[in-house]
Parts: sequence; structure tokens; C-alpha cells
Amino acid sequence: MSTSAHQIEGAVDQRGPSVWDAFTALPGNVKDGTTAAVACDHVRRYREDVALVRDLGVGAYRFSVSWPRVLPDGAGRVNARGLDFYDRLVDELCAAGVRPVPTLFHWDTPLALEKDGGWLARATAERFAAYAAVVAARIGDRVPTWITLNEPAEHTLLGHALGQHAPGKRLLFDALPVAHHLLLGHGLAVAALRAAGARDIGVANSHGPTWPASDAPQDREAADLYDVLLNRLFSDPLLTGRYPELITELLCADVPDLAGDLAVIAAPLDWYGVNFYQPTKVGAPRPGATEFSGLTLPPELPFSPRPITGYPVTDFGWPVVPDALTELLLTLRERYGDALPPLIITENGCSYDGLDDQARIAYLDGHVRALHRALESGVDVRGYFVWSLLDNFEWAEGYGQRFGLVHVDATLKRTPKASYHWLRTQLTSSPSGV
Ligand code: IFM
Repeated sequence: MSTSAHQIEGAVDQRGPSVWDAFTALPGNVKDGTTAAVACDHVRRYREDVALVRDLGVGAYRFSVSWPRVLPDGAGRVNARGLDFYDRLVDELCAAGVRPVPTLFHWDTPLALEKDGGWLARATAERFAAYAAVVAARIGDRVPTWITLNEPAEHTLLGHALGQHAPGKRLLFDALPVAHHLLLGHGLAVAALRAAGARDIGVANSHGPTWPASDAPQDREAADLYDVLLNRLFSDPLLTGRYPELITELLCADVPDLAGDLAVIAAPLDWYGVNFYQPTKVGAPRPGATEFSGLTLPPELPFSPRPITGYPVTDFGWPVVPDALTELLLTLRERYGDALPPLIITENGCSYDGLDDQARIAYLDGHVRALHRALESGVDVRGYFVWSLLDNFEWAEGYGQRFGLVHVDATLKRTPKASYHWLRTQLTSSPSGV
């Protein structure tokens, strides 16, 4: 089961501001005009939430630590109250018999660092490692498994290339240094965590099969570029110590010691995390903006996503294609061979409204079966985290898309949905580390 800090915690008055606070304060950035100031009020209600996780019967709970809650200015002064919260949360999980799996960065960069260039600045990578050391020193004695970054691809593309997520930069390909600094931050944080005694470290990257819109060379070329950006920009350097050729020239010209950085980035991982939601069909660019997954993509992009028809869709309009998960896992194994560590599905889920969420049950059931097919073909997958425990703040969509197995209403009352009860029954009959 998984969540992230900014999406559920609330209690903004008890932490420093993040780029998401600044982004959501600007009219027009979030569809329903909401913010995560209260979100699910998890900081105050974490005991109730841990009880929900425990009663579900899952073995592990993936949450994220809010960097500005621990270090309000991103570096230097530690907010004792913030660190105390994670200390209590970890204790509560351990007492409930649930393995705590913290993610150190799920997009909420401290605003103070953004003013110094944010992830466009190399110094942010170094500060991230220092922050990782502070967190590990406090909760490392009880945390068996760590995740450095969540979906750096989305943070780079949506936050810095397209401006549809915080910090709202529209740099298109000039956003690529963000990718390098996120990767460097990951590598430096791995070293910091190892120095603090951590033994089980991974990263959560989003992936999905890219299907060319047709066999025409222009469509294939566009799909290849999209595949590099989504599926290889982060995993190639992490797993092979090299950037994909297509991107090397664009990205690496200004990096002073590329070989040195890549050696840090490619530090061995204990496992590799895959967030999967949907495949994407991609073709050559078309004139005008394209609507895709709730985003408006500008016409300057050298590719354009196309609708995938013939499958059910979630409330977000995302096609439900469980076989694409099997395809993805087989492709990763084929692409990276022995360089691929054991895998963990670090996110998989869907947005549907309503308490009787039979469609979510079908989605989860279909994807777990797809995962089993990959296992039967010999892919080493060690775990599966459902996204998400609670209906929460879904970034630029606000509260409009509901990914939770537990409904949260305007009064913040939690009500387990049909999918929660279904999963609990599944886990009782065959326990695993979901
Ligand atoms: O809610 C997000 C999460 O924060 C990152 N992965 C995708 C989810 C659904 O959009």
C-alpha cells in the first residue's frame, strides 16, 4: 500500500513551504482550485490510517517523507516537530506489524531551494543527500527498506518541461539538467543511506510500454523518442551507467565530470521499483496542442500521444490494459538482462469514484494476474504496492480523481470501499507483501 506526503499529510503550518504550495496558490494551476493545505489531515490522523493499513493485512506501507517538514529551508535547520512525526509514524507501523518503506522525495522540493535554482542547480542534489542523512539518522534503526526518488520522469517532464506540475517551468528539452541532478541526488543519497547502515535501497520509476501509432517511420521515430524519455532516461544511467544515445548530446555537454557523476548514479541498487499505470500510443507530431491524460501538450513536442481504443478506461481516461504490465516487465528484463535487480511494483492503481468500486477490483485483479504471468516467465518481482490507501490530493487534478481504497469525504471521515474489503479477503487467503 502506498501514499505520498504532500498528497495526504496536510498540517502545512508545521512545515516549510514546498514548490507545490507555491504552485497551487496560483489560480488555474489546479483544476478544481484546491490545495493540499489540509489534504487527508494525515499528520493528525496517522494512527487511524495505520490501523486501516494493518487491518487490510498488507505487509508493507510505502509513504514519503516531506523534505520541507524535516528541513524547512531545504538545508541547515532541522524542524524537530517534523522529524518527530516520522518517528511516531514509523513506531506506529512497527507496532502494527507493517514494514515502513519511506520514499525520500515525492516531488515536494522545499521552496527555499527552488529560489536557488531547484533541481536545475547541482547543489540541490548535494542538499538532498544531506537531508537523506538526517532522516536516516532518526528513523534508520527501524526502517528496513528505502526509496530515494519517486517518478523523476514525471517531475522532470510535467514539472520542468511542460509546466503542468510544480514548480511550473516550461523549459521543454532545456529541462534535461533536472533529470541529471535528480539522478545525481539519488546516487549521493544512496551513499548517504549506506553510510547510515541502510541495506535495502531502491528507486521508484514510472514505466509503460510505448506503442507506435503505426509502422510509418515518422511514427516509429516519435515513439522511440518518447520511449527514451519515459522508459530509459532514468533507468539506463541507473542500471548501465550510461545515458541513452539519443539524449547524450542534449544532456551531457554542460556536465563537468560526466563519468564521475555516472559512477555515482549507477551505484548498485538492491531492487528496482516500477510504477505502472498504462501503456501509451505515440505518433509523429501533429499541429496544435494535444490533450493527453488530463494534460495539454504543446505543439512543439516532437511526438504526440494518440488515444488507445478498445479497452475500458478509468475516470482519468487512462486505458486499462493489464497485459501491458506483463509486456513491460518482460521488456525490462530483455533490455537490461543481468543488470536488472529484482523488481518491486512500487505503484499500481486507478481512479474511480464511488464506494462500490467494482471497476477498481477488476483493475487490481487484472494487474496482479498480469504480474503473475511475468513471474511465470521468470521475471524476478518481489513485491507489489497498490496506489493508494486514501482518496487524496491528485496534483493538478485536485481532489477530482480518486485513487483510494478508502474514501475520504469533506469531513475527512474514512470509509473503506468495496476494493478495500476485496483486497483484505485476498490477502487473508494468500498473504503477501502488498
Ligand atoms: O498520485 C500519483 C502519484 O503521486 C505518483 N504516481 C501516479 C499517481 C497517480 O497519478
